[in-house]
Amino acid sequence: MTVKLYFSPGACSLSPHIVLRESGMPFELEQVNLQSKKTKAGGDFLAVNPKGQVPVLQLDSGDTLTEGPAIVQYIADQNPESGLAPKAGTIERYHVQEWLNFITSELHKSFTPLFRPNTPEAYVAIVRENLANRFAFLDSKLAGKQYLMVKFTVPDAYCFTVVGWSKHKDIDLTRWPNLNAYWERVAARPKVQEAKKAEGLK
Ligand SMILES: N[C@@H](CCC(=O)N[C@@H](CS)C(=O)NCC(=O)O)C(=O)O
Repeated sequence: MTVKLYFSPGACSLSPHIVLRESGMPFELEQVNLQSKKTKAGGDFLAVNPKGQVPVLQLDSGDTLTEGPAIVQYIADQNPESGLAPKAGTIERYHVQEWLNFITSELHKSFTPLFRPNTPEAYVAIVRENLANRFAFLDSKLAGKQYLMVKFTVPDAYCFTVVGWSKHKDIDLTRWPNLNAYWERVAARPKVQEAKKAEGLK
């Protein structure tokens, strides 16, 4: 089975891209221009995903899956030997879902206004304060830990991707030493480096 991931360099699609590489699953990549909603090959991306957003995972069956937290769990479940997600139904799996939901609702979507040029300054300040509070929480949860769970699992790829946007928004991660060390630890994983290189990122 070969799946295709629609991505945009450095966007949240980096998370399933990392998970694909960590899983060993064969895949293809198709780059999307999020402004024009065209694929690099000139295709109409809105026909692939009417939401106009990456990531999208296209399956062999022709079915498509959207929403990063769903996609990464699908990849993990297709490759159970990779250990990227605990078995469905276990309490550990619910903790993985708990992290994915936290990252998507409290971190990912909090960042979005910082990337919009027309966000009012007063709101930018509120967003930055909210993110700092969330990062402090993450920092406390990562004390004495290598990863969010006992080993690298799918929310780590997502957390790494989203927290990494701090570097482009003048948020100094060294304020949160456990979070900073965690981010560097994930960054050093060979498959993470491979994914970044493939997206043309430093
Ligand atoms: N709820 C979606 C959000 C995906 C999302 O926000 N994607 C961004 C890139 S990080 C995007 O495609 N933005 C373009 C747009 O919204 O027009 C998910 O979690 O996968």
